[in-house]
Amino acid sequence: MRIEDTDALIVVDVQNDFCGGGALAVPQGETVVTPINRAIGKFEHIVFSRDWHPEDHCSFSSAPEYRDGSWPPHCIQDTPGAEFRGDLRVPLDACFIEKGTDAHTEQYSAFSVPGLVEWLHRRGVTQVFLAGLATEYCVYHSTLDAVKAGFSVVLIEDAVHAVNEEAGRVALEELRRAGVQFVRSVNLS
Ligand code: VGL
Ligand code: ZN
Repeated sequence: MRIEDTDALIVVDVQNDFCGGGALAVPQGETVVTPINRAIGKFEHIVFSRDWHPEDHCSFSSAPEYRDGSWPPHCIQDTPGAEFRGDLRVPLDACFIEKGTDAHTEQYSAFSVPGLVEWLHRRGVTQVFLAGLATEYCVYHSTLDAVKAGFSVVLIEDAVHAVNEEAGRVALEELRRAGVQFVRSVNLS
């Protein structure tokens, strides 16, 4: 698949807390970095989202198990856990989005932050490629919102990882039914 200048890459939440050793580690989450770095060099337009919570965010719970909508404290603003994974290649001229910044609001989707659609339109983007963490939460919601916003949407299948493998499979199947295409990072040129 050939990348054109009407294509954009959206990298979702590749942050320390979602990788090995992090507060809300996605099993093998850090394995998305190599395929994402491979893709990054090919795109003219790149967006990075970050989960960026205040200390008292509504999704935080002290319960040890992960349940939908209830998580151990993670990605707290200006802490090491909220930083991008160190080996991720982050171009300085990319677009950066912080989400989940309001204590009372959950924002799984990068498109829930005002202005992203307009930023992409201004640059003539018609197709977006998605990658990052986690498949069945922030990647799923960002990808579905990209479809709803009218973009042609492609998910880089080796550049995403799920918290729960089965839930990840279900999410990808739903996205496929919504019209999302799938590609492997090695097949981008
Ligand atoms: C995410 C759970 C809580 C994600 C963010 O980035 O997928 N998941 N906050
Ligand atoms: Zn979060």
